Amino acid sequence: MGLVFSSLWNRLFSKAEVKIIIVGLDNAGKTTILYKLLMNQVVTTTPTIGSNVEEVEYKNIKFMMWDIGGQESLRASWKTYYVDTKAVILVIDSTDANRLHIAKQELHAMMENEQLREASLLVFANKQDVKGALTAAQVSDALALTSLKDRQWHIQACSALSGDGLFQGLDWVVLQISGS
Ligand code: G3D
Repeated sequence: MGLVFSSLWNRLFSKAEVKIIIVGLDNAGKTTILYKLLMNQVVTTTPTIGSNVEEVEYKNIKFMMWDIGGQESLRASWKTYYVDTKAVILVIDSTDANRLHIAKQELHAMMENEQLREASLLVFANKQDVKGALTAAQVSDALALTSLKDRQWHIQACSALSGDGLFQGLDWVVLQISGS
């Protein structure tokens, strides 16, 4: 577990509820990451609270997770979940170079939403254990992260399977939230 994450966890999250959104294309590794991060703790899940949105509560952190890159018609409903979001975690399958442009398009559209103006952005370049996976720098380029203006963002290479990189990424999120 990351040092910062472990030491700040209780202090930070014992206060007001914190909302974190986890998005990515289907199969990116969102579910695997979320459950790895929660270390198999008992969590409350709400299977269907809207259009394919999964809600997981752990202590007073509310994670809301959904697939992007799907039906256009679902987009409108996601916006109702944006309010008070402290951080967005975008999970990328670094072996899925062919669909990176879709993730890029969805990300930039999302970041333009006024409700997410203050939200920090963590990108997980997942599946680094797979041979031939794009590096975090390549994923960053493909997503044009440097073109995001007025946004605290960070990209973290990780493997949800081994757990490598996950807590480093979350450490960054915790630092952003605690500093805001
Ligand atoms: P999603 O919630 O974004 O749709 P999942 O994605 O968490 O369900 O993961 C999709 C598949 O990718 C799963 O495989 C999962 O085990 C795999 N996966 C997730 N993260 C990694 C990773 O870091 N490395 C590798 N090699 N695989 C990963 P299955 O076969 O269960 O569908």
